[in-house]
Amino acid sequence: MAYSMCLTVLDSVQNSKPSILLPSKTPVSDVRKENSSHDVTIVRRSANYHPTIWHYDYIQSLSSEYVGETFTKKVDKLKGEVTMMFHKVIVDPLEQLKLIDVLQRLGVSYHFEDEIKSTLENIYNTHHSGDHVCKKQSLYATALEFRLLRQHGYKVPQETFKSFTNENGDFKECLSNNTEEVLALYEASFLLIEGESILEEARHFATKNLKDYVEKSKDQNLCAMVNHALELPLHWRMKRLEARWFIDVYRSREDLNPSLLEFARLDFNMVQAVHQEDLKAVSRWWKSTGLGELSFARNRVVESFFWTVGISFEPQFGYERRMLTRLIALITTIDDVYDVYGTLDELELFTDVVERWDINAMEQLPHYMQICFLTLYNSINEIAFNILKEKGFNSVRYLRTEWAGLCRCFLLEAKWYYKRYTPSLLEYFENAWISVTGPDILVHSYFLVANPITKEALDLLEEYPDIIRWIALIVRLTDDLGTSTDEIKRGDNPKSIQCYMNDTGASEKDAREFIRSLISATWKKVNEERGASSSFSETFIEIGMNCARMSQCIYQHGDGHGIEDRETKDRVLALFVHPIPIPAED
Ligand code: LA6
Ligand code: MN
Ligand code: MN
Ligand code: MN
Ligand code: MN
Repeated sequence: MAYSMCLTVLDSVQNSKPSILLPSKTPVSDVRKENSSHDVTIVRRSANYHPTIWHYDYIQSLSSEYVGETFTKKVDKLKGEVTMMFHKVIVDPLEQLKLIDVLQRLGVSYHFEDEIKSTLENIYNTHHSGDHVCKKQSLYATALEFRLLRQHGYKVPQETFKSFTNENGDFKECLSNNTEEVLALYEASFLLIEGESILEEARHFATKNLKDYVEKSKDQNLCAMVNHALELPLHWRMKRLEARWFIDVYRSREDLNPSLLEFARLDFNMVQAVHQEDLKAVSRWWKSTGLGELSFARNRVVESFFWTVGISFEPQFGYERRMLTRLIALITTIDDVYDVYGTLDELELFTDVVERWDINAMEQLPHYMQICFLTLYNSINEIAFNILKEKGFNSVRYLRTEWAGLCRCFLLEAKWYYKRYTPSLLEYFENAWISVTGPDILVHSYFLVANPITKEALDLLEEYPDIIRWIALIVRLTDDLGTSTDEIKRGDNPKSIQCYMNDTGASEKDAREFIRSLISATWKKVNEERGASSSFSETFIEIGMNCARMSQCIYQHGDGHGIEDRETKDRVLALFVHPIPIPAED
């Protein structure tokens, strides 16, 4: 039952037709012009979000010693040494794969994209193309190769694992004796697509065995690895935090390579210095808007930046990060306008002004909405101006349309709230994959990173390609798991958990279980799209997947975006404030 319900939800998200074409202009009724005069009588809700814990002066005071020529020279030298490692291990595919895996986990693989590409290409060609009969490899090697190849878009069949199963299709019990192998199988199994029963079985088998293992084992290092994996698989994890975690783990590994460790630590700290400058710049912009002073809205520029780093951390994307952070901070504020503070009249008016994208229409808005709209208008136009200047393409139509569509979805949820209406789960999802702002973020990201901007990609964007829908759905599902309890308390429209309970009479516990199964089902769809040929660049697709990963991360322990002073605080400190200590001799 739950399984067929999953498929029905996925179908409805895939087929829902958002009205993303701009409607014809409708005149705004004059009655609303005098809105601010009766402001006093309006009873507004409060979200009770706490004020930000990150003071402006504190953010501006962040600095790092990991800048300048001494460090760039040092890191270049180490980078040379790592490049040499690729040549050293060329005779042994397993060693090559291990090297790639460690580089990715340490967060430094972005330096070696060419080497990684050609290494994987070679491995794919020797092991998987044509009529080649695969030579027998260990489960570890098979799983690692499978995971890395699929991750990089290669089509590797699930039958690769067939030799590890018995005649009933179960994984052979003897395999469970080697936990490192089972762990490798576990991580590989998350790259499955719909209908791949061998991988489904692999995930089942590995999960069960890993859970048994941590109950009885005394090997602390391996238990830490296994617990970490059980908490969230590697494929779903936010990369920068994973790197920060793995750099510490790597230190105690037997096969540790000291140059690699030093390189990873140094690179992490140097990238952190870049992130600090991005954060300081965007925090200055945020202060200049005054939006942080709106009493009812979340003042979350730091968390918005954290989101952005999850989406794209590489040092060369500073401009993109700054603009995306603005976008997310604005989304956060405007979402609170719709969910908490605005009256229905005001919200209709605001939606209308966004649809018109006209500063002349703005006069009809109450003051707080004027500030919101003008900041939005200026920021989006600034982004569009830059794209026009750099890439020769006028994206204004696309960006404003995106915002109009988003605000319409926000408005529908506000109407549901005021009508005390609980939509069916399907009706909810048709709107909610957009209202979670995944499509908005991704469309802006496309224009920020695509070069050149192509007609094929634009045509796809207009209808929202499946990959965007699936990623947005994961963001929505994880958001609902993390935030809806508080949202219902403060007065907000019902979210997926409540709609499911209302539809089926299920308990909250079962509803949450269902949402988690939907997340797994949706990842299969994402994996499928990742493996399909696409008009989008790998960079863009990776950004999309990172968006889903970031959502898993931020809502892992509850509302990590709205509530700053729990896990998010430590994560922000680890990524943007504290460098990794580098001992003189390790
Ligand atoms: C979600 O808040 C929010 F504001 C975000 C910025 C996360 C959205 C996703 C991104 C950046 P809330 P609602 C891709 O939980 O009202 O209030 O939709 O969102 O549940
Ligand atoms: Mn909200
Ligand atoms: Mn909302
Ligand atoms: Mn498709
Ligand atoms: Mn929410």
